[in-house]
Amino acid sequence: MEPILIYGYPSGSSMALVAALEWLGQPYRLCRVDMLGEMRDPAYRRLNPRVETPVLITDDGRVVTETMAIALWLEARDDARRISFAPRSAQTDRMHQLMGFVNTGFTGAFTSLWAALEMQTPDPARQALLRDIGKDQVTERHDRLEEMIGPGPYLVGDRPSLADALLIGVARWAAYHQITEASGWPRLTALRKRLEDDPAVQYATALETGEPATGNGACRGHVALQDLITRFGAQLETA
Ligand SMILES: N[C@@H](CCC(=O)N[C@@H](CS)C(=O)NCC(=O)O)C(=O)O
Repeated sequence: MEPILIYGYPSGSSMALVAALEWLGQPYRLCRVDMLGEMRDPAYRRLNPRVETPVLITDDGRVVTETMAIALWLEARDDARRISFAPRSAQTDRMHQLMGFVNTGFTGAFTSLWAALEMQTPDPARQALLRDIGKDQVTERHDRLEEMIGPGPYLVGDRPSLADALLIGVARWAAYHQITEASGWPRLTALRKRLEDDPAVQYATALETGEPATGNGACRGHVALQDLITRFGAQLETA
């Protein structure tokens, strides 16, 4: 069977992996999950006990969670080197460095902002504090990323790779939280624009927002979440 990626909306970082699957060009399927709704159902814990997207069902029916693990699963199958580079090359080391940075500090910098936005019982004083902390952290990580981006068209080499995919999945969050900076992070802004114009990213974004979209043909369709839970979910331990 084809591997199946479970991606979340709204504004999930998992959009990154939909774009990466398009660039990879091998047959795959998708499952679209409402992170504010059906992902909260206890049954989802059978796929990911941490109640997060993304989740990958591999071609031999195993459940793989965590963005980095899924990205490395794709990299290991990218024989044509469409989204990655030769093993043991300097480009691979650089791609892994950037993927690690984006998936840890860069993504984590938004934690306070999400906490302020999603607070169950709104508390204006705590929300204002969380927003202040979040703004500083996001700005600092954007400054560091700006320094890491080279003069080339993409993060590594002259075509998009897994590093660019992971970046575009979260780089849009700054605008979502209305974080801007006087310098405008010119290299990051140019890279984001290039990626947002990419057909694979446009396809992934349209799917996420529920608009009709046509990809490059590698996607063989969507699968219902309930089917995946029934077929591949673990049995939950009962107390
Ligand atoms: N460490 C995980 C984090 C994944 C993650 O934080 N996913 C978010 C969406 S971007 C999520 O599912 N959050 C749960 C929620 O919104 O309640 C990974 O890298 O895959």
